[in-house]
Amino acid sequence: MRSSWLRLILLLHFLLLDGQILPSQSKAATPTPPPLPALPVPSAAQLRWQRREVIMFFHFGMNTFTDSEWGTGRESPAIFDPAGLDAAQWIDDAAAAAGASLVILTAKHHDGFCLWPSRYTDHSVARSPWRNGRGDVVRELADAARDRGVDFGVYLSPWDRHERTYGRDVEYNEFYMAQLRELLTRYGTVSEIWFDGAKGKNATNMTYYFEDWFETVKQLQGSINIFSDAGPDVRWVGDESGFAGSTCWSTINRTMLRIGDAGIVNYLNTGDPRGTDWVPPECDVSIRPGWFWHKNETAKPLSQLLDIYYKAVGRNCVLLLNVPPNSTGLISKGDTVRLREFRSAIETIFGTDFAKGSKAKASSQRGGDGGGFAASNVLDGDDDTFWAPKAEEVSRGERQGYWIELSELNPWSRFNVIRIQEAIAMGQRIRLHFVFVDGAAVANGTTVGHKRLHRLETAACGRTVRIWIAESRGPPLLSEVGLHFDPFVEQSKNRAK
Ligand code: FUL
Repeated sequence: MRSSWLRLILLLHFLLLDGQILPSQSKAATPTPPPLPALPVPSAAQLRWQRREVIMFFHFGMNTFTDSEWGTGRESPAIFDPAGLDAAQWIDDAAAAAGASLVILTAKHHDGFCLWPSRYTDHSVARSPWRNGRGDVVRELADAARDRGVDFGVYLSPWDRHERTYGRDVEYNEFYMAQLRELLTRYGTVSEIWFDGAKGKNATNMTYYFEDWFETVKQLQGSINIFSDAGPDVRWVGDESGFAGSTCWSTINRTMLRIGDAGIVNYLNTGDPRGTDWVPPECDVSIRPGWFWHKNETAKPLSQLLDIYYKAVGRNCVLLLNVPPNSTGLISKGDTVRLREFRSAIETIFGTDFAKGSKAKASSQRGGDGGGFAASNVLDGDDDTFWAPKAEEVSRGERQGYWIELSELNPWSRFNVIRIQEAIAMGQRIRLHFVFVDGAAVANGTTVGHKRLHRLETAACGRTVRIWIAESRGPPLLSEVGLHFDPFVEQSKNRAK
């Protein structure tokens, strides 16, 4: 009896000392580290921006009162009088109604009229009858947005048709930077700034000191994203219809970009898989034909807005939707109704995910079942978790590459939208992919990025959906996969009949 006790104690002692019991328990709990990122990767501010998906532009100013798109700079401030201006209505009935988490205001458009009382010019709201010259549209909107949890951004046109120093390089750059400082120091956090490369063909020659501007902006607003044709944080998508390229890389080579250069629009549209800079594109488009409000224009139909959504958000971009306040200082009823329809359509489509409850398996899983990179991560609704295959995976043959498959789907659930998302915090990787339902190909595409939406002409159903990633920059990392039904596809088909 005594000797068996002794034996047991000795055995335990031996196992503990030899590192067999306690260390092996903790070994099982040690997670597999994530793979290395595929550079370049987004900054924290760029990642936050990307996840906004829909943001809103407000084009408002002198043009609102003159029925024009580009003012001359000779307009009298006396005509600026939006008697019923209510910035809270812009946020509630337009931005929040459309699900936009950031709004950008044209603080100064090409005509040079300032929507805030700038100390450096008298061409501003201070000279207008509105609020007896004591108003500040920038402040009213920034405050209304902040009160409602919406972020704020500004557009300050470099081309200024009013300012007399325009054309004198040093003087105008000093003037412009003084205005920048006002906008970036008086109104709290500014999340995005828009530098527009546009100017008229006959505009006075002028060199903008972009590098000085950019550095000053970053000094004054540490977490801001700077938009221009060439970034540095967000780039123009190369068109004003809201469409990204069907191949759309967030990566690009900034050395190839020049602000205001029409020759680079195709490059901007698609980006560059070999790009050394992370500068994702933003799709700017107006809900109406013009950027500014005109009495005789109306909002685009819902079907067109949805098409834009698929070609912007569904192609790895952020949609910057412009909604112009009218001369009363309110967003017109027709626009607010359309924005609510738009949001509710998005909720109808994406509110139900037929992939939920399915089983996920993949060509391989980094670290095996307990490694933290399981195929099932694509079904957890969390953009930060992802499926990662084993790095060395190369399965030869026809289906070479990586795949992930959802099975045990309800065969009666019809879907016509396939949503695929990459874990872009780790870099954008996928170059070519295919989607199969029960073995039949239904969709294919090149890039994925933050979100790729395949909208099918004909609804599909089946027990399995497989995504085959045929080419990628390193192992692909998928954060989410969803299957949805879009009733508007069929409605627009029926109308076309
Ligand atoms: C363009 C401008 O010329 C338009 O008026 C508008 O502001 C649009 C967003 O950018 O370049």
